[in-house]
Amino acid sequence: MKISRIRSQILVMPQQDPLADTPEDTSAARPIVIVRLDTDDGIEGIGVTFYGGAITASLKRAVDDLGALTVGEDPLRIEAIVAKLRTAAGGSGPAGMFTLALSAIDIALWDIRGKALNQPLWKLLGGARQRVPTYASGALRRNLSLDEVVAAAGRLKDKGFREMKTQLALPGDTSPAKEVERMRRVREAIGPDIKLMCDINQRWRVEQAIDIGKRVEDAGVGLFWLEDVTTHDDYAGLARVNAALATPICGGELVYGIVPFRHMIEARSVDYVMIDLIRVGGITQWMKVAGMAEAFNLPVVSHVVPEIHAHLVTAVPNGLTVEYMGWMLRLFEGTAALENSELVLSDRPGLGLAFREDAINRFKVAS
Ligand code: SMN
Ligand code: MG
Repeated sequence: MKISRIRSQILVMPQQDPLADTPEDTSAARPIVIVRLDTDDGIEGIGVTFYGGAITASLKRAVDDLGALTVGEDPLRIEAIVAKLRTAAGGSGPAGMFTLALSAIDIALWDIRGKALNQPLWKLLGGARQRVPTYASGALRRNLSLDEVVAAAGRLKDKGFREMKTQLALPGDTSPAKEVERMRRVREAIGPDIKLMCDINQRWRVEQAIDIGKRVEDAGVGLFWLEDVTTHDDYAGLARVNAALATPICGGELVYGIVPFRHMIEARSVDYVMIDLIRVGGITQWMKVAGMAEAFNLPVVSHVVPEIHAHLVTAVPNGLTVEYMGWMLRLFEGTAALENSELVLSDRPGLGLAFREDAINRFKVAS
């Protein structure tokens, strides 16, 4: 089997995460690049990438240029293709645009492999289980008022979510007392049994993270994890926070490639390793980081794209939970079923997904 053609397309998806019917900024959008790799025996693999922001046209071009180099290659020899692309791209990796583009191609190659072998990806990659816990994310944002966030948390619980993520490091006039009070009120609204995560998105300094983190612990909130508490690659600073708090520290969504994960894990910066499929370099590299984390007895969690990450987190023995974010769901048919705060994978081969042509027509942009 040989790769015969690559096609890509930019879509601009509305930035709506409608899980809890919270007010949305309807003007906000996330540009993405979708890719299709065809083979000479009629199998099509699909992939996606993003984080290109205002330079998404360049990201599409990088996907097209790398994709052209895969034409004529055997799609089952993924490591050989990755090596070829890495060499051809000169020194433009290991992070940034090269890795983002590589991810889309790597995902499509794994989709082809699953279809060629007639196996769903979660099983092909290890098949630790067929269902995985998932948490509602994107709804309980820091820009909501206290009343709005409390009400939205209750709605997520009513919808059946047993895990959900909110945010601290509040905008405007905030204080440790206000931050703690918000967590206390959210916890009160959802009761003691829901797993509650909290994302700081790198907005605290180390001493702030320790101070507020301790106060949240003392208030009895019982966070399941505290995420990106400070600058993502301040591994020593993260390790100080991690040592000072009993609350598990989660991080990794901003880490590109596999090597920096080694430094993060060796520094004992995090308890839970968050791996972003698009920044790590695709499925091939995601699995390597999951294995590295396993060797350190650390669970792994995913970042955005639940449509694909569901396969990866279920495949590995140390997969903890999948971040459930709604914004790309309307692009795909065949996504995992959401049942009882778990994602249940199908037995369809490969990713088990197909692009919805109506979504492509609605969100595509001229390029
Ligand atoms: C996040 C970051 C970037 C895009 C979407 C969401 C956030 C998360 O940090 O962890 O969900
Ligand atoms: Mg995050």
